[in-house]
Order: sequence, then C-alpha cells, then structure tokens
Amino acid sequence: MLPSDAGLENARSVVRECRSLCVLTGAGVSAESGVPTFRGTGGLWRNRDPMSLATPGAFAKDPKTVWEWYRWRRELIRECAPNPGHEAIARIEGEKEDFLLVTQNVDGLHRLAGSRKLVEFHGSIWEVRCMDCARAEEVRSDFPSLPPRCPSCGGLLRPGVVWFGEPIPQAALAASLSMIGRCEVLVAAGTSSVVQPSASFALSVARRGGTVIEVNLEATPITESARFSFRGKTGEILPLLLARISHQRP
Ligand code: BV8
Ligand code: ZN
Repeated sequence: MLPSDAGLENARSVVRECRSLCVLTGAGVSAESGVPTFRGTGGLWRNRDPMSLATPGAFAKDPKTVWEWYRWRRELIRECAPNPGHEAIARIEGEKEDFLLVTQNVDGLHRLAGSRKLVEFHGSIWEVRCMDCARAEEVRSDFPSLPPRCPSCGGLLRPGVVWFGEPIPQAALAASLSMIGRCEVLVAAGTSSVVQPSASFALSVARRGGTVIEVNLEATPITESARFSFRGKTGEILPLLLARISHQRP
C-alpha cells in the first residue's frame, strides 16, 4: 500500500526544489534485490548473528569461518541486480547541484546502478586488504582457498569492510559529515538507524533545520526526527519520491 498522494507529492516537491540533497541507504534498499538484511529474517547464516562475525575479534579468532560467511555473501550478492530504488537514486544524482549518496551497504549495487557521487561508509565486500603489507584491491572472483593470502607477501587478506569497533575510514567520514552539515534534505532509506555513527545523521540534519524524509517498512529511532516518514518498500517509493514529475495515479 503506497503512502497517500498528498504526503508523497509534498515530499516530492521538497526533494525537487532543494539544491543540496543527501541520500543515506541501508540494507533495506538492497533487500528487494535479494540481499539479506542484517537484522531482518533471512539475514542469519548458520544461525550466527552477523554482529558476532563482523568484528576484528571474530576474524582474529577464526579467519576461516569469517571468510566462509563473506564467501557465502559474495556468492549470493554476485547474482543480485540493482532494483528500481537503486536506479532512482542514481538518476537524481545528475539532477542536483550538490548531491551525495552515503551508503552503509557493502554490496556494490549502487555503483552497479550508476551512482558515482557516493561514499561506501562501511566499505566494500568486493575489496580485500592485506593485514601485513596493506595491499588493497577489488576481487570479484572467488578464492581458491580460505582464508585468502596476499599475492605480494603471503599475508592474511581481510574483507575491505568496516567491522564493529573499527573507525569509519577518514575520507568517507569527512565527506559524509561535511554533507550532513550542509544538505537541505536528507532521505534516509531502508536503514534501521541503530548503527553509529550513521544513525545520528538524521538527528543532526533535523536539529539544524534541514528536512529528513524516511522510507522504511517500519518505524525506527529516526522516525520522530523525520518531517515525512513513508511506510513501504524503497523499490516502490523511491522512484515516486525522487521522480522529476509527479506520478498522479489515474
Ligand atoms: C565506530 C560492514 C568508533 C560489515 C557494518 C558497543 C560495543 C562496540 C561498538 C559499539 C557499541 N555501541 C556502539 C558501538 C558502535 C558501533 C555500533 O553502532 N553498534 C551498534 C549496533 C550498537 N559502531 C561501530 O562500531 C562503527 N564504528 O563506532 O567506530 C571508533 C572510533 C575510533 C576508533 C575505534 C572505533 C562501525 C560500524 C560499522 C559496522 N559494519 N557493515 C559487513 O557488512 O560485514 S554495519 C551493518 O549494519 C551493515 O553495513 C548494515 O548496512 C548496517 C546497518 O544496518 P542497516 O543497513 O540499517 O540494516 P538492518 O538490517 O539493520 O535494517 C534494515 C532496515 O531496512 C530495517 O529497518 C527494515 O525495516 C528495512 N527494510 C527491509 N526491507 C525493506 C526495508 N525498508 C524499505 N523497503 C524494503 N524493501
Ligand atoms: Zn601483503
């Protein structure tokens, strides 16, 4: 069930009229592409909670098991394609003077959909980095054996993602905070808004008088900071919210 025309039309005109637009996405935007979310059903692997795997400690203790989880996700994501939500975000990028997409997703689907002005706030599941010589590269193919070893020095390779307890990469953090400090409108789509520091972005924008628009299946901790909060699928609502012309239903 799509939100009322009036609400969506108001929000759409706010998005159209603003000069500076930031979009923050979470796992919910990739759910309709078939990528399991972190906290929803289907997000678990071998009944393990992602929170117990996506940490430096888990990797130090058992790199092979952590890599089996990432191999399973990489295999699954490799078969997934961007959905209309990703495509709508990629389209509006070129229509705004000042635009930035901050994604918490590590699946690479935004880039595949054509987004270029984006920050991968939690890194990329396609990047691997050597724990010894810091050599980093994008590897989309599978590995002959796990855990994978560095072709330069034989060191242990890790996924190029940000684990819990690890700092956000400096450049990604700086670019995101600068945009959060200046954007007129923040669209927060498909995120449970529980993971810091990105979970605080909506409140920061609202506190300085910016407009927050949320799209989510459920209410979240940022819902009360949002001027508009639409209940529904990002793949259905984002194409309407970010459209150039209104899609008045017949
Ligand atoms: C940091 C990469 C500081 C890995 C991820 C106590 C102990 C330890 C740490 C902390 C602590 N308390 C706070 C912290 C900080 C911690 C944190 O926030 N923990 C929380 C959980 C309590 N944060 C960190 O550790 C961060 N770093 O703080 O550093 C620091 C500074 C200096 C020096 C050292 C340290 C780093 C956090 C990054 C963690 N890495 N991912 C990997 O992917 O393997 S986070 C992970 O969660 C994913 O990236 C995911 O994107 C992200 C957030 O989740 P969501 O994207 O929101 O996804 P989720 O499943 O939760 O929700 C989906 C939503 O979509 C739902 O609301 C659902 O309703 C909705 N939805 C579903 N389908 C649809 C939909 N909506 C619309 N349409 C649909 N179709
Ligand atoms: Zn190396």
